[in-house]
Amino acid sequence: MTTETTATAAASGAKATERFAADKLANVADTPPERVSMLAREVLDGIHATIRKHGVTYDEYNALKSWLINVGQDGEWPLFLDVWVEHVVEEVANESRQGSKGTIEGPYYVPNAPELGSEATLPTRDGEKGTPLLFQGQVTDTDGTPLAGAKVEIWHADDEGYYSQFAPGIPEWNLRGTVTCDGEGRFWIHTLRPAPYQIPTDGSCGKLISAAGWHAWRPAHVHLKVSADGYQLVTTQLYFPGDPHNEDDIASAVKPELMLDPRQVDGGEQVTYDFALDRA
Ligand code: MBD
Ligand code: FE
Repeated sequence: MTTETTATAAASGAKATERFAADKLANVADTPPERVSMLAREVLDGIHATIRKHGVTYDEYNALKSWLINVGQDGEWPLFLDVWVEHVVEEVANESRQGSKGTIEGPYYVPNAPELGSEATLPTRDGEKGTPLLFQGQVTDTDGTPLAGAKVEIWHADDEGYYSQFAPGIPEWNLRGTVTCDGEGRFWIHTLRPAPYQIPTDGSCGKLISAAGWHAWRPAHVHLKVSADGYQLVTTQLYFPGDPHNEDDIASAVKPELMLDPRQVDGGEQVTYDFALDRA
């Protein structure tokens, strides 16, 4: 496969960085300096405490400096933050939500995927590898009232763990789509079961992982954003039982509520998962 030889950390990192480089500071322009100072102070205090506690040396300090520079040069800040930080931001953001559980977005979402109707088949390449999967469900509010016309955006990796628009040689919208639910909030999505995903090992995040003796794996997962007018959008991921990395996801993004329960059917697998949205 050409994607295997050319999907470098730097290439996927550059794409992810491009998507986030837009100025997000505008959204926090009103933050008072007291809050900025408190947050920055406490993060720095944490670093200082670690240096004192463990007697961090100049060689280690200089290694950190050079590593941080390389994270940026590899375009891996989105990857680093989404793997090791986002799960706590998500936890805090959604702790009072009554409806379906969310989890992290990760670095590979692209807005405005093609609209595919309520009975959707995600775009694939000829001969796309993977077990056929019919993913179906219903979107309701937290009282169970169906939400007609709710939107389900879905994106996932291919059988080799690559995402379209972040690995070279994959058609733009491969394994991505926007699904509009029918009058009863129902949807049917024909796709292929994704493979477990290893975050790029040839970049700076990979260097940290190997230096620390960690592993680079995320369990196989499907990403979703579910939304409806007047309701809170849910960003989530769903997982497959039995995946060896459900218990030790490097991105700490697995929750028991997000486990699918697929059934074997003729020619593949079928699974139902319903979403309940909180009022906005
Ligand atoms: C992924 O596919 C992902 O979902 C996350 C959170 C981080 C890296 C790759
Ligand atoms: Fe992912």
